[in-house]
Amino acid sequence: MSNNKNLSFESKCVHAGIGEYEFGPVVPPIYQTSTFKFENVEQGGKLFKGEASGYIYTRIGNPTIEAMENAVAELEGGYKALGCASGMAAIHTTFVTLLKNGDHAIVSKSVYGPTATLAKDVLSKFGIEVSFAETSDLEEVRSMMKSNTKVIYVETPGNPTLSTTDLKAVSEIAHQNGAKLVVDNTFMSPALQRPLEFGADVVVHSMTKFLNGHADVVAGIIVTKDEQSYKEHRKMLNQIGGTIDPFNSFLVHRGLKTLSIRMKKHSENAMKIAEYLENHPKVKWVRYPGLKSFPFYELAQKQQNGAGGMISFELKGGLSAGIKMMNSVKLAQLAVSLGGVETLIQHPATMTHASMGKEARQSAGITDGLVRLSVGIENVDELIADLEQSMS
Ligand code: LCS
Repeated sequence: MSNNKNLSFESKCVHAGIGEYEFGPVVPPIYQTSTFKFENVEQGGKLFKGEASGYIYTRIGNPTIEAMENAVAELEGGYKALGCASGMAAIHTTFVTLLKNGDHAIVSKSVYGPTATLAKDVLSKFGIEVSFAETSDLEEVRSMMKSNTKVIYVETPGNPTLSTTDLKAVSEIAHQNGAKLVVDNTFMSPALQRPLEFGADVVVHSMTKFLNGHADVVAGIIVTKDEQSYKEHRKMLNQIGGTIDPFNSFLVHRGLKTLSIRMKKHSENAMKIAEYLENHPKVKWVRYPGLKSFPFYELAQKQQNGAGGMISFELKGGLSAGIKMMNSVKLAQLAVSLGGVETLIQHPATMTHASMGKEARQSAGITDGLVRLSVGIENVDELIADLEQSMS
């Protein structure tokens, strides 16, 4: 794919996926075309049979998309990747590639709300049984394994509780039972965690978040670890049709160049804010993987290269104090989504995780008073000053 193998991660971010193009541009051109001309009927037929290399139709493949896919695959240490129209399209495609009628899947309890509802309400329509597990508890995962368990689906750190799953251990549980481990790596990005290195079989992302990093694209990706998995996912994605488009691919590829430097700044700012919150008299609790008080601190040190930009916390005044605070921020923006350069604050119980229902939220530890902060790359003193005024 490329000769960047021995480069550092930060150099890879800048150079990954970039090929040779007519006129020698240093970034991949945007091939904004739905279809590609064949030389003749014979060559077109060969392309369809896979006997010639080239492009056919943008849902099946496009050079701008492929450049971005190669970049993400390289950063995750995967074989190849498949760009999708959204993170949900990536997750859906992976579920239906790996599961069929009669199979069973185990899914982390603390996942993005629509991931939980996709697993619970949509997969069940097609005869796929789903159990939700606190996947940070390996005994619980083990006890839920059945002879027909084909997938363990883990979000770590989980949205929004930051509950952290031991990737190596859970991949062993999956593989001992002939199941595949799928990891949603959205909260970390490959700069901070590379699940394939710990035994995951498939990595998915909402590229809407840290990978693109600029809050101007909705996109997802599936990273596969070998040719067979790539072919199976590719076939399913072509049939389901949730593919990304060239322009969004171009934007994501552009965002990737600063991934390493952004993740460092997100982590640095978030650490200072987490410490500030932890010492604040109005704060009941804070969860951040970089704090010693974080329940999975040791594990995070082991499998992550940094603590990331996501913090969850609750005020002593509970939900009503949280609402007042969220309505009072000025520099931070009250909005869902995460992972962009701008700091965002939101309320999972009524927003991102509303669709899950109260019972599933309670079971996952998503309290009504939980406030989620996606820390951006602004000046951290100004962010802290904003939080201070919003709490007073
Ligand atoms: N996975 C995770 C961990 C997510 O946080 C999200 C979206 C998705 C998948 C789905 O990706 P999408 O289809 O939106 O690209 N999370 C959001 C959130 O927490 N706030 O708004 C969206």
